[in-house]
Amino acid sequence: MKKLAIIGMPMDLGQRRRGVDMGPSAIRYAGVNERLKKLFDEVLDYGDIPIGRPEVEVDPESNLRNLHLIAEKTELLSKEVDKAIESASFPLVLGGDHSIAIGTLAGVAKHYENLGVIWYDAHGDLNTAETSPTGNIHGMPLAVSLGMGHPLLTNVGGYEPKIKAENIVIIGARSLDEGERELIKEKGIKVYTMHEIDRIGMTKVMEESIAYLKERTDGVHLSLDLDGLDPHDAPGVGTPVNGGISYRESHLAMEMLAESQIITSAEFVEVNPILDDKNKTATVAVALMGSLFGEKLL
Ligand code: EXY
Ligand code: MN
Ligand code: MN
Ligand code: MN
Repeated sequence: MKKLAIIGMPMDLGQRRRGVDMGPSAIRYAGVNERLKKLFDEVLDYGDIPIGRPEVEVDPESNLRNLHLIAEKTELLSKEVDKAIESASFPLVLGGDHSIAIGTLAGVAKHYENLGVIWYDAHGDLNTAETSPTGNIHGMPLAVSLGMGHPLLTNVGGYEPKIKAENIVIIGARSLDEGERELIKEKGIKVYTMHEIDRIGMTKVMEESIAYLKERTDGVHLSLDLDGLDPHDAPGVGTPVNGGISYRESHLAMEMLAESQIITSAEFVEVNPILDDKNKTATVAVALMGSLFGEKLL
């Protein structure tokens, strides 16, 4: 019995642009429930984690924006994700900015010995308060999940770390800060930048990534940031970077992941309908989910 749990996380606290809190609605308007009902025996929409409209806060010591609020809200998300897994459902989280991954991974990782992560993103999201150029926590969730960063964040879910560096594959990177580059080298994190994707092709990138994760993990979380795609294909994102992964390369990646059956949880983040063009980016997200969950072209 294949069960899907859809969880909305309408949070924009990890960055400064308005609109990404409406990402879950935009994805629902793009027909995520109807489309995935055809691919699962049961689709349960858990609704949205209550975020409200809290005042922006900047933590005086760390200079982190909305530190306490993000810790509180991602804690709520981690509990819902945990509940979904406990009820033998596949958790699909709709963002919201990428800081939500702090909560998703906290809810997922405790169920695995060696959780793998595919971080599909133009960015590394590997900053800490010390290395971040902006203080925006949506640029930190992967570092936080490795146990690096403010304790209020690394300890969401009541345990840390969530993941190990050798179980991560970043795909699509093309905007890495100095501190992130150093961390990647120091930890030996596997990264396929746009250079590798252009050079060896998405087929080989996915073949290598799937083989790499199969041999060392007992579950794999897909954290798909829509800004990993080229802004022409996914314009409605808060931090677009030119020269991204194409729409078709992304479908191929999802189709190969479906075939591999290694993905055990997923989140689609950074959809910002205000910056979008007629809900195109949410529609792309839903189409990619279709491929991820087994839709066939023929
Ligand atoms: N690296 C920059 C920062 O840390 O502020 C930009 C991060 C963008 C994060 C988006 C979610 O991927
Ligand atoms: Mn549990
Ligand atoms: Mn990201
Ligand atoms: Mn990104």
